[in-house]
Amino acid sequence: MLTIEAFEHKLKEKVKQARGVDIAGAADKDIYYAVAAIVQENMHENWHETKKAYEDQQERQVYYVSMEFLIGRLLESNLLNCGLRDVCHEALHRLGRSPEDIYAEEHDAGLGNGGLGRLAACFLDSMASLQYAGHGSGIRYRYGLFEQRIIHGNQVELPDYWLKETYPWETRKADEALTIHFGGEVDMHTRADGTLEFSPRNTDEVRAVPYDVPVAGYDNNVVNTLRLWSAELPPEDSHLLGDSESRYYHHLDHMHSIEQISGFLYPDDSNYEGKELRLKQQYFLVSATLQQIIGDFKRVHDLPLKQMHQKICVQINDTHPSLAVPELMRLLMDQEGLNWDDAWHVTRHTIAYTNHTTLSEALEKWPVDMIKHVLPRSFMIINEINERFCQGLWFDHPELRDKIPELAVIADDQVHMARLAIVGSFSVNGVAQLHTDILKKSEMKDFHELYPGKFNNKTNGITHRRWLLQVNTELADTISDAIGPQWIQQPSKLAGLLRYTNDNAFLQKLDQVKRNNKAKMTDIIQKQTGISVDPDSIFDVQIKRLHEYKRQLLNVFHVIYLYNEIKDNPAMDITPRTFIFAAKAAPGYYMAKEIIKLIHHVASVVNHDKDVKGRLKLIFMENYNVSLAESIIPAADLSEQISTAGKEASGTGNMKMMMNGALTVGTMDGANVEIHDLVGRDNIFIFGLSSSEIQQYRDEGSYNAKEIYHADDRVRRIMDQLNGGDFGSQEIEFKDIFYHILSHNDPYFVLKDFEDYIVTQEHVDSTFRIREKWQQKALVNIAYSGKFSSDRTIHEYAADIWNIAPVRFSTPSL
Ligand code: 26W
Repeated sequence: MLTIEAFEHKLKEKVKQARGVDIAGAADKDIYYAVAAIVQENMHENWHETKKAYEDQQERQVYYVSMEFLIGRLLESNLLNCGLRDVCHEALHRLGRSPEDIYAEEHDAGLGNGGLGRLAACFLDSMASLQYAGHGSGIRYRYGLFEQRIIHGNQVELPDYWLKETYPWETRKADEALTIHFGGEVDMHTRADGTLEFSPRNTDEVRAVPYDVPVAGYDNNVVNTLRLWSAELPPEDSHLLGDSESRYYHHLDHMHSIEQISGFLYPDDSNYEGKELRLKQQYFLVSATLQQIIGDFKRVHDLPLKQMHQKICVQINDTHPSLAVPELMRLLMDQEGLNWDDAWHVTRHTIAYTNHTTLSEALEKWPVDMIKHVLPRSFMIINEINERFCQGLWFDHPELRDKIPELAVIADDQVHMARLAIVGSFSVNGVAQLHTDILKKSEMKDFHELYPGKFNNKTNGITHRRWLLQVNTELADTISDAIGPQWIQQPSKLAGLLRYTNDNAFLQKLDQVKRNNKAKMTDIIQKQTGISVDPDSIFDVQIKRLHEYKRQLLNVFHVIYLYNEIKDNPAMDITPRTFIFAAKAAPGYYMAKEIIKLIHHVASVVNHDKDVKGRLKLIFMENYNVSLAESIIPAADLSEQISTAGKEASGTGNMKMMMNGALTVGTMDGANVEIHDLVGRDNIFIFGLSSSEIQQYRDEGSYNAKEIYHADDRVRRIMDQLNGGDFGSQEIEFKDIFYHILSHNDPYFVLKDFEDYIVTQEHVDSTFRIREKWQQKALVNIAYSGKFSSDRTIHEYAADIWNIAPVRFSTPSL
């Protein structure tokens, strides 16, 4: 382990080497690269040893395949996991440098949209920290999720060219590049033994070059790998000059388009769009990953491929990588010579599928013609899978004959990827108990009856190392002082805090820590928005992608309601509140963008009205990303988790804020249900319709939004303010929101849940006034948050799905 002096020495050396300057004259960026180099060096040997140990032990390995890894910044978390954070901080302080400034030099790796991508990043951290042989496989997009700027209240998107400067964590492995084939035709020959042989012709070739990023476990010397694939030109394009003019031009076109495959991340969250380039990205990821897996399997194990599933498990993150099903079949049959039945057996025992949404607009369906054209051989295999599956239904499940069109993998000239993933895998899991129940009881009911053992729940989690230990050091230290540091290795030990529930000194300490974090946030808000907020007000936080089902609009309605109340009665007694929003809208999502605009226009009215006297402040922080979340979450008092019940599969921001001592105001949706069950009804603010009530309204068609509009004066006043241009000017108005709600009968039940939300928020207001009472509830939340460590989640995946145990290392250094 490096001493402070040794660290300081190395740092000076590195800066000198790289920049030719003394450390005093070095820029923060130079120091950032120097520290990263030290950490990278530190991980290097362990990385090698970890790989070797996994190969020597010959145990089962897991590949977590995902189109998104929202890893954010890595310097501080790597320092922390390698046990170097304190040493580094001390060395930097001695040199008169601030660690925060150094960390800020790192460009966030925004290779994900939201929850699904961040979950993948938390899982990597937990797999390494718990010593599981689990690796990530994804795409090295040259452009991550767009950068959001707000101009006159409108979102504009800027490209996120995150690789502009050297990314110090990646290692290019050109010698492990693979070739991926697209398009062309498939020739069929009958072999001497009567079996069929399929060979592709005239395909376009793309080189998949891996870039490896180390994933350090916490205090255990384990270093796993996140492999990100980049699409490049094949080294020599031998058939560039084709045999015809049209082939020649086709090849030129193809060469121009190759790098687009890993060009950018699609910014649509929960909204499926059948773009050919996205299909190519998905196949590119899946084919490269599976080719590598099969290659490694053959190299490492002395076993026939028929037994591959004994050593390999592939977890697919939503259906985005579900072409893994036909691709594994293709590789096993066409390249490795297995027959259909053996290949199918391996495939169905290798692949496991996680579902993250029941929103119908998010379900992936690819047009048959597109798949045929881009992936002709995959299509043949999908067709065969479908034929066999439907025949099986017809003959073995006569009771389901009527349902075949709803179950078939191919229906209405579309390939239904969720159905393909269910049929081709051995496990289908939801991400919170309620979500899994909904899958079993309604969305995937028939499949559940067909394959009862396949469905299971794995409630999401978050890495408590990043989301508590790293981002909220003061709280982490306070906890360790009280109950010892064991919670860091075993987060369920946080429950030990419960013995402080009536300890006033401790509750005051918690209050002080929160106040300090809020003061820091106040400065950040001032710097970024120019608005000053009161650090003693309630920090009421809703940070997540903007979507109608997440109901940021309901939150804005609450703001407008309070504003109206103050206008009617300027002397009213109200606990000061700072409403903090951060959210990106998908670039083509009109309603979401209107809501962002509304937040800004309400803010410009409320924040400047003299009658308000600073009691309400409305803040929108632009460009929500992992780093911004890291500064907001420790400062949150109130966590808004107010989705229409049944719509949020799990949520993970809810867990992050709970762990940092915020209380939740939320519906009985996603993992809120489990938070409620743990902390009890007195320690959470639950409101609104339940998912079954919502379902009933939908089934019966018995909800009438206009009735509420007419009956509730407060609702009508707010709606009319949107319609009448109270928040805006002549050009800016919010009529579309008004008409959208009333003409579609308020599809997300905003008006219906309004009353209960307002009453519940009054309860929040009065509870916050009694500091001990509030901190008591905060403490209970922190104490029970251990369940939501992704360590618990990963242990469950390992035990119930992957069938792997933590690896014990025999090498002395490990
Ligand atoms: C095809 C377009 C598309 C892109 C992304 C469709 C769907 C998605 C994801 C399913 C969106 C997502 O991130 N879902 C979130 O996953 C989290 C992790 O499980 C959950 O906590 C959230 O509730 C869920 O919305």
